[in-house]
Amino acid sequence: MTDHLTDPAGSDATAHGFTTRAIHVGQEPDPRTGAVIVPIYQTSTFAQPAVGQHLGYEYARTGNPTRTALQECLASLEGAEAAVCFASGLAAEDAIIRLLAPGDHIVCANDVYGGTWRQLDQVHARFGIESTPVDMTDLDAVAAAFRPTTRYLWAETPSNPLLKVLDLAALAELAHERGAWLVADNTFATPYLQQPVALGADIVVHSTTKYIGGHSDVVGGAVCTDERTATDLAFLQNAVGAVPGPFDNFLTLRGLKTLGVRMDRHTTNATAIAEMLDADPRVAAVHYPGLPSDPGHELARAQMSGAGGMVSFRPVGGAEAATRLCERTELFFLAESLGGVESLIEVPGTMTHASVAGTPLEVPDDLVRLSVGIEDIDDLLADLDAALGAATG
Ligand code: P1T
Repeated sequence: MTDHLTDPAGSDATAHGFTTRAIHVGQEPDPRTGAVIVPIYQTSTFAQPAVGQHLGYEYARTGNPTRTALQECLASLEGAEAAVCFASGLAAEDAIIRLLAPGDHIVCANDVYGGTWRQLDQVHARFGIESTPVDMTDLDAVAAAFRPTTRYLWAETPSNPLLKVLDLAALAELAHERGAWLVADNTFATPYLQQPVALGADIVVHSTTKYIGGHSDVVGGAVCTDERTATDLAFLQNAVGAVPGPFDNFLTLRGLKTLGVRMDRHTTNATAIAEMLDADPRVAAVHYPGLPSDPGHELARAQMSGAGGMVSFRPVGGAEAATRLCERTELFFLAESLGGVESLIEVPGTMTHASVAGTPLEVPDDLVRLSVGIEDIDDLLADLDAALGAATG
């Protein structure tokens, strides 16, 4: 039988490769039945042998064994001491920010996910936590945005939707010199392609809805960090309540097992598509860190093991051509979200990032974002080629 690989920081866990850990850490066969898959513990409460004693679980808001398995596995994959899973990526972000107090300040990248900015600007600002968006590819600008009250640098790399690459090691150093923490949103890269903790990040956040779940069938979030911060987050979660359900945890854990093989395929498909778009006169600009001409390419090579499955581009013909294009593809579904096995296409300016219109985070209105799936590449290339013809012709 496989060794029990539950200790994320222990020698057993780190001795195994990424996909072995994705399949085994926290997921030993059920001791009672031998079930090889962690059961869905669909229960709200747990019988206790005596008053004041329990078998590790009391009430399912506080903890659930299916959630524990997912958390142990995620912590191992991120190289973090612990993980706490949430009902969504934004619930995870909310908990991280609730660790702060009124008067504290956050410096965030000026092209974070629109929902992240909406939460910072329209929710936490009302409770006295201010945020300043800056171009985080410019380290001088980041340093200049610091205040004595700055607690977090909030980086997302590659960023959504412009695929900018941020220097996590440099940002961690900058934050630590000033007594702040680096929070890294690793949703686009996933721990398979990039491990922010090893680069100095204090907190890693995920929308597990995306590549980690991988099949567009579940919404979830996770925070990977040190034991002490995880304990603080678990306290907050228990006090506030944004827990994921056991079936959602099961689906996410099932997806996580194949993360490595999926990311390899997402990356080869996205590379082929980015190269095709880059060579196409009907396309004005392509954003993909895997392209040697991309401004983030060298940094991506240094801190990522692959450029991932997200591509954005601007077709010739402006916003109208972008809209027409998204309505013409057949295999690429017109939809928000990303990271599933099926390809998706959207216009961030009017869809996922509509909430940033008129703010410093506004994205170009002719930008098209692709979440490149794992279908056969020739079919995807043909679909895009036909749609480009119809939209720009
Ligand atoms: O949707 P949710 O699980 O709450 O996660 C929010 C979130 C956080 N961070 C990043 C980088 C994200 O992309 C998201 C969600 N993004 C989309 C829904 C989208 O289509 O871009």
